[in-house]
Amino acid sequence: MAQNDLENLAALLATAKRVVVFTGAGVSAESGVPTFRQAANALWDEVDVRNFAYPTGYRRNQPNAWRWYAARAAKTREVSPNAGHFAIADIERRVDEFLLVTQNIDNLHQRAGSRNVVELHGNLREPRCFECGAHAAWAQDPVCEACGGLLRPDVVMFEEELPAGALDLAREAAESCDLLFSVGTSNLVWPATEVPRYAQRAGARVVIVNPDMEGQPWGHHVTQLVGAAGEVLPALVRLAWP
Ligand code: BV8
Repeated sequence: MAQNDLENLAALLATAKRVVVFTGAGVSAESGVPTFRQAANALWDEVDVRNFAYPTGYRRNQPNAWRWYAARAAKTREVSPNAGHFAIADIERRVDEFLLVTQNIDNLHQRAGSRNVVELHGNLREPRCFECGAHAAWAQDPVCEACGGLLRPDVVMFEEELPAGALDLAREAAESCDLLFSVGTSNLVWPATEVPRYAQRAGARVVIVNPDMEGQPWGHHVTQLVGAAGEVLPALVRLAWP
């Protein structure tokens, strides 16, 4: 992007009243958290998504599915937020109204200081029991101490509904914002992929941050900012608030 375009975008950010940031796994890539698709270490290339990230497959593939999620949870505790996470938390502190809508389950946004966060796909903080819903710890075996049921990650698996009200909150914010950033997502998973479209249809400026623009929204009111979140977002924030 030409420098003056970046400066114009920074001026838009500096004067925006209502900002939404929508993120996917790409915002955590520079923290060392594997993304799901395309990358060399993509998660869905390492396991068959049907065996682990669908309820039926998860139940059938014990204890491997539990251990796969337990290992991912441990990994998210070992890594740290990157400059992209911190830049998003910085934007939240500076604008009047802000909502972060994330598909990520790694808790890195919250560890970077983001407060107003909607987790569309749950999180890996504490597993819960499939049967009684009790929250538990990432123990050796996935057996609920309260009822003996099967433990599972507190994430939204495929063919499961999103947390009640999460998408409504995201939609209301996207449809009333001035500016929406879509950062590090392949836009392949529904209904999360609707969030930038809500903003675009409502006439907000939509800024895509991604090193790879294949499959990304484009057209009227859409700006494609090619690059890594950990580089592009801090540069934009520095320009907006020198
Ligand atoms: C539902 C679990 C109702 C948690 C996940 C047919 C067509 C269309 C839709 C469907 C269909 N059949 C069924 C559906 C609906 C289905 C769906 O969308 N399926 C897909 C596969 C087609 N959706 C659902 O099932 C949802 N529920 O609809 O309920 C229902 C009820 C009954 C029956 C049917 C429907 C539930 C969806 C939630 C699924 N859970 N994961 C976990 O394990 O994490 S999805 C998984 O993908 C993750 O949650 C992740 O968040 C999500 C999206 O992936 P991304 O975050 O975008 O990551 P990805 O790797 O793909 O891309 C990374 C991007 O970052 C890339 O663009 C890359 O270029 C970029 N990048 C890389 N480095 C950087 C970077 N960007 C910036 N900076 C960098 N440094």
